[in-house]
Amino acid sequence: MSRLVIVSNRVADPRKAASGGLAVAVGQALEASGGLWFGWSGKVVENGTPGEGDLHLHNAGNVQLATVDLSREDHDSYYLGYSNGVLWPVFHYRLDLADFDAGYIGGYRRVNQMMAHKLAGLLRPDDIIWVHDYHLIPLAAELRAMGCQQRMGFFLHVPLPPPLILAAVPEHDWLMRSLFAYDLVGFQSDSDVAHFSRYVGTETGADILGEHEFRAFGKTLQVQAFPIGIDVDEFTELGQAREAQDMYTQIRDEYSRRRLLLGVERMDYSKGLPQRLKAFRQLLQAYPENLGSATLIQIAAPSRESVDAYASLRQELESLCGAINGNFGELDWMPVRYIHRNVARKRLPGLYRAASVALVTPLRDGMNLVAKEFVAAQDPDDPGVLVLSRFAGAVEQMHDALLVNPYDTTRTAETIQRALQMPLEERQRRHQTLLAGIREQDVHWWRQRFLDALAAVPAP
Ligand code: GDG
Repeated sequence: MSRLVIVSNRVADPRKAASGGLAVAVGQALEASGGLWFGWSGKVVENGTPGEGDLHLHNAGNVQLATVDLSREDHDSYYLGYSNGVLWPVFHYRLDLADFDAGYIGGYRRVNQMMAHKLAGLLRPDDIIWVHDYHLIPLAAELRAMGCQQRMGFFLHVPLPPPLILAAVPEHDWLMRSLFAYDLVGFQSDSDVAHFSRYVGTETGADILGEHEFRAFGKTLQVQAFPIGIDVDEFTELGQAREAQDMYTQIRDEYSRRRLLLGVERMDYSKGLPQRLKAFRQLLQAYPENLGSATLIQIAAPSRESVDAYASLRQELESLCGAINGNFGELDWMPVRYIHRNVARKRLPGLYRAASVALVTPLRDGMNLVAKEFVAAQDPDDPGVLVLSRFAGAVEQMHDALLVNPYDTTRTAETIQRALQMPLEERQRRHQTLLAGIREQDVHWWRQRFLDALAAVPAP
């Protein structure tokens, strides 16, 4: 059996449950074949030389973890700069937030080259290599340039934007050409695949050989949607543990006379937080029966705080929350409880279960796992309602959520009101279908489909 090699920006110890669904799922596949997980160590060396970094090897069971340190300059240009200051905003359709002129591309190329160089020394001829996400798009091209001929697949966790948006990235043709060094490229949704197909059709003159097969730059590439899921069983177990149960009882008791709405995410401009708060304010204005009752708990876990766009988002949110609480709050009721801290993963299922409505309303999202976690955590006899943005990748699978356009404040407020008033029988019916869907297409299904498709790519 070939060894599986996972490459991602960050590496997690798959044995630690706190690492979450992806680490657990990938970890299981690694353990089954005795694998290698390679990426950045998370360490930044202040006066380190760009393009150089120490390699660390650890064993976690029969999985080898290999990590590389980054110099400050490499970290700032590859990670904060090009990955999170150019690719992340553009791939989420936010050209206005992308910093194209700062020269970050040099660091992005340099780190991908360095990673490829370090990884190449650890590879065996029959390894199967699975690279994750936008930080590492050119990795396979760098490995191929060093003569590596292993089977290589790539999965993009974020959306791929339409061609005219992608074309705003000065290096767009180089990035897309780099993808052809892989044997298989996976996206989250059919709409991402459609964007890819349109891009290569118009910009590169690729031959579209079939629904999933493209030929350009002398190379044939398989492309498919593999919507990522969660580990439903792991999450259900987490919900039965004491921390989640305590959280559930505490919140349920505290809100026994009120209706709880919940938002949980990393603080990120793609998640539509200001728009959500405006819709919630509209709910209070348009449906006054919610005054004194409807309460939004919004967890916005700190994320990428040294990227400028994130600091201004934080200010905007603080000001919106302050204004809503100031204008509508009473001595014994505050409409918004905004928490700019990380909540322990073990407590999340309890929080989800206590909520009547989850607001998952990103402006653009590759998939959105919070939507799936919320469904997994519900009591099937008395489930909460999922309000889901039509711009989340999850929408292609979760038709039984209440769908909204987060830019349309009035209709979003209307839909939240509908969610709050939904009869029990309809809630149960929708939840049952949603749960069956996320169970069937869980993270193990996702991983297996990707690896099967990669194994099935014809040898060159
Ligand atoms: C990227 C893509 C795609 C959130 N707040 C806390 C916390 N979380 C956890 C959630 C969930 C995860 O973080 C967030 O996953 P999402 O999928 O919602 O979003 P991204 O982080 O943007 O992930 C996305 C995903 O990759 C997978 O492919 O779905 O589209 O953007 O698991 O529970 N966890 C803890 N405390 C928090 O405060 N412990």
